[in-house]
Amino acid sequence: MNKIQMVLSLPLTLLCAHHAAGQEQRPNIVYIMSDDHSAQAVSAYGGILSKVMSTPNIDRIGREGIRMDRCCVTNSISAPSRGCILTGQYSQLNGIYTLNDGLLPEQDNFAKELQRSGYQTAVVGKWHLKNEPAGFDYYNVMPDQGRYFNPRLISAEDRRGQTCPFDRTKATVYEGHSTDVITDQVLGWLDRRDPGKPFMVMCHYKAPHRSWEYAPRFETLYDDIRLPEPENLLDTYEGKAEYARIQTMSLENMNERDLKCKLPENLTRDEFRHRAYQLYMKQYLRCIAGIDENVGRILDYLDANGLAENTIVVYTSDQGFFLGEHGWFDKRYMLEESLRMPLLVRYPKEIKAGTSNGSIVINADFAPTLLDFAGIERPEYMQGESFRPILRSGKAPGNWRDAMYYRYWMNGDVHHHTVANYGIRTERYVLTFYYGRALGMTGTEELDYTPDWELYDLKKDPAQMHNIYHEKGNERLIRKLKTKLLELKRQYGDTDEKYPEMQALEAKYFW
Ligand SMILES: [Ca+2]
Repeated sequence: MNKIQMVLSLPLTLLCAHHAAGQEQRPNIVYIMSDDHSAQAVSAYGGILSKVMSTPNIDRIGREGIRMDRCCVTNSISAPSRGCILTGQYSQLNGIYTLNDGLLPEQDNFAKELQRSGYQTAVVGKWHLKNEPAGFDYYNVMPDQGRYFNPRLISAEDRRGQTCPFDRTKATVYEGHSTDVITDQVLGWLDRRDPGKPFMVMCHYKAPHRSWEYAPRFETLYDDIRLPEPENLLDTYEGKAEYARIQTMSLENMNERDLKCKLPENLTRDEFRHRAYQLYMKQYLRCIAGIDENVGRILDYLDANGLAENTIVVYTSDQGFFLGEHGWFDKRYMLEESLRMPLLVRYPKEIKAGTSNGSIVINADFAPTLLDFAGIERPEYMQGESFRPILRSGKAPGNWRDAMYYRYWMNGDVHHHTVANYGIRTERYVLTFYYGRALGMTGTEELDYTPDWELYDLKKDPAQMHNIYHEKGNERLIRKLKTKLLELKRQYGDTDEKYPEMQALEAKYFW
């Protein structure tokens, strides 16, 4: 009997067992994502706050794996980033432009791809994409923004028979702080899973989103400390485009709910900023302490169950966040603190411990990258690229992107009065067109706003205090960046063909 005949004569059950064993070798994926956790508050990134705070468990992922230093979000706001991560597509393709949009169950996403190829999949915590999660064997998610304490989570079982996507009256209330509850649910699912199949679980924390409510055990953390302030806390927006003067996401716009105390009175703008910064950041960092502790619980679980070696662990946030830089909180703009996502990845089988890399990767790359690790080819519909080769070697392939395209579509939102903008970021420069028009969007208002540009040299001016767009001598650089910007815009299918108004604006303000 030759080899082929031997294989052909093996009983079917044996062949299936072999197939299952082969599947076990495919990596598991634990994807942990917080809401608004900026890289400046991850001590592995070494920002000013790392002098007084640390995130030892989150840092451990990077220490035993890789820290990515230029991971950029394509649209710095919750639902659009979450949609982009799941579909591997920009907003103009997946239709999730603003907080008013959601992911339709019939849309393709990477969890569906994993499921089809034999993975068990789960998502727990914040979802924020309006409709029922599809592509997941198990979900237990917040019906909307969710609550910090005694959160409601809704599962397929809770929802049975309900056609309304997320009827919160059908949700189950879990006692405790949301960060602890979400981790409990993730670990519970891991205990119940079928150990014969590889798994992918998305653990989505609500923290540290505004209103920054932490678990009582962190009440006195940082009480006796004066937190270091960013150098541009008192930015007066000289030279910046008009958006910087009309926004209402500055520390002086914070309310009593934000600061958890009566608003300090009779203070100048700058005095208020100093005061509000300390109050705001201490709450924020207490939320981070809770996340870090829970990331530790997940890593311990993987160790205790012999899963650490064959599991990819990702830690990230749905976007960056301003921690007092330019005097701001929140995100939305294409400035560094909002644009950059923390990204740490551990996978001992392929990623060398303690590496870091500054290649430009984007959230649209997450799906193709994770699929690549699972042995699944990038589906046609995805726009991102797999950066598995970068994670493996710590180096970008020669043809890797040297610039990323960004677009934030919301305009004139009532809370922050931020304006729509798009632009390009290269390793050294960021060029942004703050056009400020609500295009076909609902729930936003038109602002009386004059479009303008900003250009920053991140090498000379990492704090982004000197807009060099209008300075003489930069004309050639600007022309080159604009050409590339339009090229990327086209490449990603962002044609604005439905918005003739936009074409007229570009004609007027572009060249
Ligand atoms: Ca967010």
